Amino acid sequence: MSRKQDILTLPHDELEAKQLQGVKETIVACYENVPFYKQLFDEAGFDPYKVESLADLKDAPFTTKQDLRDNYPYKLFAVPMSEVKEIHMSSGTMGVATVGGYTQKDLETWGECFARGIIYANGDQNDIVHVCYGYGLFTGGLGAHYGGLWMDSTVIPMSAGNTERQIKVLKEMGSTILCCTPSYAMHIADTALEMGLDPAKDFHLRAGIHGAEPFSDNFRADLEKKLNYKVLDVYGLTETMGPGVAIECWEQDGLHLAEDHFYAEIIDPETGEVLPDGEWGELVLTTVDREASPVVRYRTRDITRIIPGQCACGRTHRRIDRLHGRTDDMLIIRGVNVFPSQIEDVMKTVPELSSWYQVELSTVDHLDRVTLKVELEPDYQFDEIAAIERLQKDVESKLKSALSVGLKVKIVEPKSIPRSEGKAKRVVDLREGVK
Ligand code: DLL
Repeated sequence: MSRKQDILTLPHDELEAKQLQGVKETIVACYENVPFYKQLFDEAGFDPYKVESLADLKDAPFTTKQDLRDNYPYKLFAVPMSEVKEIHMSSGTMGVATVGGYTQKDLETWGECFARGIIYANGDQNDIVHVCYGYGLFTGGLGAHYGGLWMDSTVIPMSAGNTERQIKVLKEMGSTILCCTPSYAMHIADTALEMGLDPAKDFHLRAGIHGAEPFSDNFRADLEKKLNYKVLDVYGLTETMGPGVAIECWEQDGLHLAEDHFYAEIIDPETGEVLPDGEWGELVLTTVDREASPVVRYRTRDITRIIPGQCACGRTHRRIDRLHGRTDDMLIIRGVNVFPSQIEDVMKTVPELSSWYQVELSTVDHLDRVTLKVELEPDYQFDEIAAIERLQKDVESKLKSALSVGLKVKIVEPKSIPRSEGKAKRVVDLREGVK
């Protein structure tokens, strides 16, 4: 028998009552058990015992990734170490890593949240969940694994890498749900095609639960066609909980937040002001019942909006829109703000271009130069240099009119941009003096 979750259709006012209770307890637990929060709240003049409504939370100070780094490794844990059963960590390539701890209850909640993705994919204990997110400190592998176990499905713990072996297993062992980054799913599909297989027929997939990086609608449509399945977007982050904070349902119309575990606000990243539903801004999360690593008003830097209204699936948990990228991914090109997703929007209007690209930042004559390297679709063969140059100029002028700033475009051979087993690297910074 599959496990159902009545919580997913709880009337929203009941959900809010649950959130309020949990948020109040979280704030008090943080204040009483974590010296950082005591100091933060006291300095901001915020009284943790006086929260009467969810709206009152707007008076609490924000927390940031820097706060997590400053308190590395364990200073933000709100329970004794003996109760922390598992630790995950961000890769820390941009500085000190951030750490998240899980009690036994936190691990169960995590599994239950990821399992919602399997429920949204109409899955049950008969599914074979193929996990090729990386296992280890990255939250992808174990989060999906716990989700599969919670659902009583069969889990194949592949971890990332060894693509030919992934393909063999996908073909021979009947995996029905694929869990990995969207770029790795595309790499698996392309490699299978190169091996002479037709993954749309030779694999047995029904759904993919893909996330950890932004991917365009175009990229998704391409994946769905190649693998003959449906792709659901999953969001999460080391600092609040790995994959499962929000997941798309079969409607593919936004990601349902796990509102019984997280309270979300959208703020204007410049002013910090809370924005109404429907407006795009930065997602801020407060945990409702996290024991080991609670966070209060954590600024995720991720850009999204709350989608107004109820989903056609009938579930009551509010939805966030597919992520547009992060405030810190934003490129400032000659004073103009540009998100990689805006570049992708232009790319998808040009059929000769594939969805594999990299934005390269370099220094030429002491000035920043931005080059979009993009692969040609394998179906288009250009043996004439002049044709490529014409296409490059055409894409440059499309980008210029869409972004109001000029980018150099370099069209490269299919497969020349490095593939990743985890998150795709979309921006490469080669500027002088930038690490
Ligand atoms: O990426 C957790 C995760 C694993 C999510 C597997 C989904 C699937 P971090 O490595 O800490 O954790 O990176 C978190 O990745 O703040 C976003 O910027 C980005 N991100 C995560 N999911 C999505 C998504 C994991 N669905 C950071 N769409 C987040 C766009 C995403 N960006």
